[in-house]
Amino acid sequence: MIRKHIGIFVALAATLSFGTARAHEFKVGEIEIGHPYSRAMLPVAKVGGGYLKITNAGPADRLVSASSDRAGSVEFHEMKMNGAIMEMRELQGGIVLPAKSTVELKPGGYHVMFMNVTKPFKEGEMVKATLVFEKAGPVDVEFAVGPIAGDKAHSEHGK
Ligand SMILES: [Cu+2]
Repeated sequence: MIRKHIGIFVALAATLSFGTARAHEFKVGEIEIGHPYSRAMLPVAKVGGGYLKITNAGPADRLVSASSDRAGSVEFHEMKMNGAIMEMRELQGGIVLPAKSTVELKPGGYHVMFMNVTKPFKEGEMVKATLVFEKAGPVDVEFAVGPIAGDKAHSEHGK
């Protein structure tokens, strides 16, 4: 009975560590950036979203700016429902990171917006970018480019 339980525990631990090895993260000061990712863009697209998880173990900070060789500029946006219409607006002051908090940039909420992209992102590539925090300073990260937008869209593109 005891041996059986140990077996299950080992299998679970192996699954968890495999999951961790596949994710990628970056650190600057007390800020941890978890799994930055983007999505493949259509050949004519000029903008692309970027998503990541920011864990701030230190005092309050702010993500003030970002840049990338692949984009003319990089903005921070917020998606919000205005009645029945989904609206996107630029967050002029950057993204506020309260002390000891986690802020997630994800589809439908806060996100990084790569503007004036000249070479559309392709699935499987890593897009280099620099994030600048008001207090923690700059950090180089890489956005892993995933499928175009969900599995349905993906299959529509013949893959
Ligand atoms: Cu946007």
